[in-house]
Amino acid sequence: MPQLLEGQLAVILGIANKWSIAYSIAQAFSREGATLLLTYLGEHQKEAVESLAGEMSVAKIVPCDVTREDDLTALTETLRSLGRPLHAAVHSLAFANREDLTRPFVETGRGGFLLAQEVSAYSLVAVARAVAPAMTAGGSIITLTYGGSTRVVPNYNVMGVAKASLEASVRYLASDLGPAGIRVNALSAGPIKTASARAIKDFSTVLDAVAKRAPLRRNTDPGEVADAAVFLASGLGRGVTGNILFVDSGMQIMGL
Ligand code: NAD
Ligand code: IMJ
Repeated sequence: MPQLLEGQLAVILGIANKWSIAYSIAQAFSREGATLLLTYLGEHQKEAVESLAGEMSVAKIVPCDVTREDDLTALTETLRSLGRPLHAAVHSLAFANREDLTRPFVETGRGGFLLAQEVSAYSLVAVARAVAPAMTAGGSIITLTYGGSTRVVPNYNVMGVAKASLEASVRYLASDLGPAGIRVNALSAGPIKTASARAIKDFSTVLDAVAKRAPLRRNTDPGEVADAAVFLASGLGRGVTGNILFVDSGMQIMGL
């Protein structure tokens, strides 16, 4: 099989550990011939990301807290210093206060609401602005979302509202950056047992419900999300922008 991302350079934000969806995407991109620039949040994740980078084709690993404008400016500078066009950027990150994912949504305070919006939605806009100058040959920006953006999922609360904002941002960014040949899309993944999900009360019940009711009668494998990301980053996805692509065993189509 020809490699789908041969000669491409991709930046991937959001690897924390081996369960991260971003790590599956990095592995798939590497398998398809891409060279990677990886980012990590805070020094405590540095070593983990460095050791995971081992078996992949990684050009550089840099810190990037998306709430820090300096980190994003440095990312733009790092990309410039690599001296070659960037083809893809993967934004695979989110954060909300733990208590806002357990209490009733109506009790969400201003600070928690704004934090979820800043990290989980505004950051896509900031990242797009930081990477677009390096996408001189066109490019593909991919983010990760969840169906709790349009339907009420117990406890998803403030994250659901942030994902709605993220998905709308995908459309506005796609409109702005399309003339430069930059496509912007989201992958809406079914529930996957990552660190961000493990922390959630009753997550196993959610997984069981999907496996029982989704058309494919099973849960989503991170490798399936990663392969869809390869599609969006590759020439095969050249006509697709502003889209939310569900990789969820078909769960999204079900009514009851
Ligand atoms: P994860 O915990 O492995 O990844 C979340 C990442 O966000 C971590 O790497 C963390 O370092 C990063 N992050 C948090 N705050 C940050 C900041 N200020 N700056 C930079 N990075 C920051 O969990 P995951 O499940 O792989 O999540 C990745 C994405 O997938 C998220 O957007 C999540 O909403 C989405 N998603 C997850 C599922 C699921 O069930 N796991 C389903 C659909 C969508
Ligand atoms: C998260 C909360 C509630 C229900 C949930 C999830 N369901 C799924 C998730 C049903 C699938 C996972 N998900 C899609 C996320 O986007 C998770 C984001 C998240 C998780 C945490 C846990 C630890 C923490 N803050 C978080 N912020 C965002 O402190």
